[in-house]
Amino acid sequence: MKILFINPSLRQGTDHIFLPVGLGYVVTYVKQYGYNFDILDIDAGDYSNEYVEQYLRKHKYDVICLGSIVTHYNWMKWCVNTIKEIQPDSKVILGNSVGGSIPEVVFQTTKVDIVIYGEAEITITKVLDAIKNDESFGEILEPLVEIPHANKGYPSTVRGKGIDGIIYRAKNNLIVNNGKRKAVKNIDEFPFPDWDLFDVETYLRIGGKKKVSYSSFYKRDEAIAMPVNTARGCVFKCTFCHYVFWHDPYRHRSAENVILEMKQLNKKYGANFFNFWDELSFHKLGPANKFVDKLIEADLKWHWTCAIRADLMGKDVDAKGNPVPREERLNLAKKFVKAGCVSAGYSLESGSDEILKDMNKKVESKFFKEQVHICREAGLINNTSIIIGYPRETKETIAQTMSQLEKLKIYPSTGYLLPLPETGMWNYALENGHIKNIDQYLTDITERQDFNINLTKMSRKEMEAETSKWLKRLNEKFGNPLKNLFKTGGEDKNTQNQVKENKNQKPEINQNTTEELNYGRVSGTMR
Ligand code: B12
Ligand code: SF4
Repeated sequence: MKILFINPSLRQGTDHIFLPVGLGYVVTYVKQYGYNFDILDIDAGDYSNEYVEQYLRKHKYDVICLGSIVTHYNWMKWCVNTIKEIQPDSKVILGNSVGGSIPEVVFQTTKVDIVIYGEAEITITKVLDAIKNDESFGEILEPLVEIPHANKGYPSTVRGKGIDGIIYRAKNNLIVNNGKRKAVKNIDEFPFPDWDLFDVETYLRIGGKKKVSYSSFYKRDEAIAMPVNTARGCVFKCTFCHYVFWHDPYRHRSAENVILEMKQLNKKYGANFFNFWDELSFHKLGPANKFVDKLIEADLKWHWTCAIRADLMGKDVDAKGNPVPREERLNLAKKFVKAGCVSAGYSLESGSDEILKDMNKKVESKFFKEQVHICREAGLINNTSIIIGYPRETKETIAQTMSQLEKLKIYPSTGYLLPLPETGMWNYALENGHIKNIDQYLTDITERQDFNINLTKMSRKEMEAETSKWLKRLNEKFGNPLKNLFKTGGEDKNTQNQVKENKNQKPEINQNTTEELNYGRVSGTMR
């Protein structure tokens, strides 16, 4: 059976390419079960659509698998339909949120055969086994049970029973939903992504030299940054957010397992910088302390970033209402630094506590402020993303957000609200007629840095002008060289101000690169 995996390019033509962790997990798992395959890596090869088309004409497959973030819908639609036009007999499998968060839509707008919903490793292996053995994916339950979904105007899926975690096109063109697969409890069980299956050199060369992550922390040629996924899912449900593990419990790998992967990546590729690409790396003080203690004990001498929330060190009471002394929280931040962390990413999102409530963020802006002070004191770099454009956004709330950042001296990675399928704001936008044609909306959306939709009472012009005015002001005030104020991976000079502030607080970590090592300079966030 001939199998192809396609890795799309989210930001084609830019220097910003990143190893595809989700696909890395999937192909590694499938390989372990004895399957051989080709990978068409559009990101690493910077292949044009014409190239992809020609490739598909030259190479025939029984199964072609692809997936991405839902914002890449337009390209995915093109790709699936191109595959089906050129080789109609190949089975096309779609994964990640472009499949699982809008199955009804992609079954209508493309000729896709199977959508994998959620965690994909086990599911795809079962699907490949079934195709190889010419077995069915399950049975359609009679009488037909329709499964409701928010995306009205698209065909319903009907309930089926068989391989969990898939939605598939049956022979009679019914779209059959076999239901969710139960998430794997212990994610240490997944094999580490085998980066030898990819053109890892290209990723490291481009990623390192072009400073796509926090690599300017090292001398240019010394940084070898690689991603590591340490946790899956999140314990919160913000109304602007959606990820593949949305309906699964929050799961964290053990520190031992993560350390083992870091050691392997260092040994094999010389990696000395690790981006923990998680929705949420640590949700509570206890587990966070336990994890960093193990890292300190391992004395790895490498550096890392992670994803936390403003309530981890910024909130002075725990979930049960018991006080958490500042010292305890500061101590954790110091331990982060000692363990090699340079920046723990967390976000203000909005300076308006009312909007934070609409976001269901379950944090208050004061937590953010407190955490910024704690992180600075410990020697961690602060950065934030903000979302402009919740329905209750006004000039005043934008000012509230921006002026807080001005005081805290943090230049934000700014984006406009971009309602994505399965989120609270998606439902809001549909219910209130802001999204009228789902296919058109998904085809048109780009990134949150671009203006895509207006749910506020302000005009688009007003909102853009107000946002840009403030960003310009912060840019000038902080002495940033930003040409693109909505930076996506740009350089933020203000972080250099943080260097100066942190200079006297060099972390105790035993650094393996000493020259020009600083704890403050950091490339802008890439979200
Ligand atoms: C790294 C990253 C990026 C990188 C992508 C690099 C890369 N090549 O992967 C960059 C910086 C480019 C990026 C950009 C954006 N991102 Co981003 N990103 C992430 C991040 C932090 C890690 C992804 C990851 O590795 N996850 C870990 C793996 C294990 O999970 P996974 O990718 O979901 O993979 C599993 C399944 O999805 C599935 N699967 C994945 N691929 C495939 C392929 C096949 C064939 C199959 C069958 C299955 C399958 O199997 C995997 C294992 O179970 C996630 C947060 C997160 N932790 O997921 C956000 C996240 C994916 N990003 C998100 C968003 C919103 C964006 C942006 C739209 C933001 C923006 N600027 O507007 C842009 C998209 C830009 C664009 N042009 O479309 C959202 C996704 C929203 C959605 N519903 O689709 C996430 C979940 C963050 C969030 N909670 O908001 N991002
Ligand atoms: S925005 Fe962050 S805290 Fe909120 S649901 Fe998404 S990952 Fe969790």
